[in-house]
Amino acid sequence: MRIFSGIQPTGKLHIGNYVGAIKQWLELQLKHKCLFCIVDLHAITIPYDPKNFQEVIFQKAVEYLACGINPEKSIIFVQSYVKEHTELTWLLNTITPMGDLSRMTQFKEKSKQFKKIVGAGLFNYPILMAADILLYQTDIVPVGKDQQQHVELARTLARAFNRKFGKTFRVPELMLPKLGAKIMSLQNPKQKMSKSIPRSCLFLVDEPNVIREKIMTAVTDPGKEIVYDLKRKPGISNLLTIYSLFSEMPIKKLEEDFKGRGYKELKKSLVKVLVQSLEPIRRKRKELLKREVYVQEVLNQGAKKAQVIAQSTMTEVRKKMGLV
Ligand code: AQP
Repeated sequence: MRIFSGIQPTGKLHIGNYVGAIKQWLELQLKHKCLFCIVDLHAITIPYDPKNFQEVIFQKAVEYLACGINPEKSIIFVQSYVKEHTELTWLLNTITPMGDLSRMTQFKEKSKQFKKIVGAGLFNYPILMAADILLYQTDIVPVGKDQQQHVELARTLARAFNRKFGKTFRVPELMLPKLGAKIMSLQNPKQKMSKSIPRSCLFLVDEPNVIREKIMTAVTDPGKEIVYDLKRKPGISNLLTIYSLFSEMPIKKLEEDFKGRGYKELKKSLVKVLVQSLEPIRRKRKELLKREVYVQEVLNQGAKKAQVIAQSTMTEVRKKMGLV
């Protein structure tokens, strides 16, 4: 099966990105042909700094590798290196209903967040994402819950294109993790942990003292009981979810272990688990930051391999649309 997923080069990876996307990628790359993209063209739909953009992209590639994405097994590449993404986006624009785009939750949220400069790029973002996915004849898209609506649009567009021009695209399936599809903010457990709200995040590269500070000050709920209950205890439920994902211990077992013990004990123990689990990523990242030539070569080779697939799809698409 063919797998495609991507992350924007905006800020550092947080534990939500890790469990929502990357943890799934690590398992999938063992069995399937995977393409993991750094989606720089998506990142420029919100304010960004062109002067350090290449550095942010490089850092994202380092983070992918440090997490264990293996360039021998998977194709790792930067979206803008493969021009076919923008070409297919334009062609899919012509069959995308405006109504579908205006219903997108991410557009509504981001246009509130960046009120002064809501460009057409932000509105059309889901079409670019559909192009990313369809270009590679993707079977499975492993992402977090916040991207579900966008993957559904990709499915809709694949079907619409196939109906109108003849069978061309595979219709991709969404893959959400069973646990951790939406990790919540440490400061407001009713809001998603989000790169664009840094204080909501625990970053993969946070040093032990920062992890301790963030977890010990994470917002919890009234009462003392340590139980998973999203309505009554969203803060504790979020911490139990994170604990379970990084310790591989079921939530039920954690509830039993922490019965009669306070929130502080849960937090202290979670700090230990996170410091230990994230240490190898932190260490590997520091090593890779010194290997600029190697990382760049991974991206160049990745783009070459991705382009072969992208060009083959585009030849077919152009033919079907009467453009050749
Ligand atoms: N809180 C989260 N819990 C689980 N999964 C998450 N993802 C993002 N946040 C969570 C998943 O991580 C991947 C990153 O996609 P992106 O780079 O497009 O970023 P995003 O979805 O917009 O979320 P971010 O990283 O937190 O950034 P902003 O600030 O833009 O909201 C996707 O698979 C996403 O589902």
